[in-house]
Amino acid sequence: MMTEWLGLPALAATHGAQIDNLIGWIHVFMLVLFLGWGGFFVYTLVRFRKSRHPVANYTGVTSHASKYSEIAVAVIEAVLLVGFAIPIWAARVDRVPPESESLVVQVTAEQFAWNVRYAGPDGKFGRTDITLIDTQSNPLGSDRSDPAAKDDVTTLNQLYLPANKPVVVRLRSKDVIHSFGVPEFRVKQDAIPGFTIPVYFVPDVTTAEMRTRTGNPEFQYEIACAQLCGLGHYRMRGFVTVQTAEEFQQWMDAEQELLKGESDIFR
Ligand SMILES: [Cu+2]
Repeated sequence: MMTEWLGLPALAATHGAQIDNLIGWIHVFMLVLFLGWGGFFVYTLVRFRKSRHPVANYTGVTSHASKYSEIAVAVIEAVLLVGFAIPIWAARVDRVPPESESLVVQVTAEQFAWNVRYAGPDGKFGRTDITLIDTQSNPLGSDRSDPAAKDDVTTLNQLYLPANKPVVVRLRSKDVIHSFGVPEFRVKQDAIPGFTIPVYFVPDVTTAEMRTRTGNPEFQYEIACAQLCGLGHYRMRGFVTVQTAEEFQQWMDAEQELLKGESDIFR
């Protein structure tokens, strides 16, 4: 890919190439500007040196070259912004796929962890109640007496995703502003208390495949909190495991079995 020279993290989401291309073009443009301005600066040092111009020239430059080059810079910047950046951003926030065709996961950030909740086979998130919140055993206040909540799967700092299926993360926060960032997915979104913000992407490389690709048998996708959110910010990391659709289903089935076991104990 053309952006390899930038040393970006490995890419593992379908929309990422667009973002990488834009980052690549911005770097190319900045390099041109740097060489242009730098060259001009060196030129002026030599051209207007004191030994050749002992007396200042009060007329100055009469050519319009600088004006035209500045207009060209503004035009290129406008093209990058209007032609690339805004359309990519608009697609990210506007064209969220329908929930029926995607995996919807609720990710709730808190100091200093990521609470992950799946709706389970019924596709419905169960009721939650603030009075049921227990920071250790029930951080989201899930009401297991609600039939829709019985199959809800919750995990801490572990996000399991199937590859090649749109994922909609419903991002929320329990306390302060956090930020959900997974560099390989080219995704970064602030989690803001009081809002539920959809984050959409299609992961297309499984963790196993990425381990072969990177030659690192311990490779893990990490959710990094990208907002300084408090003293424990540095340890607010979650892990994403991208699996094939079958593996994901097996994981979900195993979680369902666990849930059944738990409800037997409590009965
Ligand atoms: Cu945080």
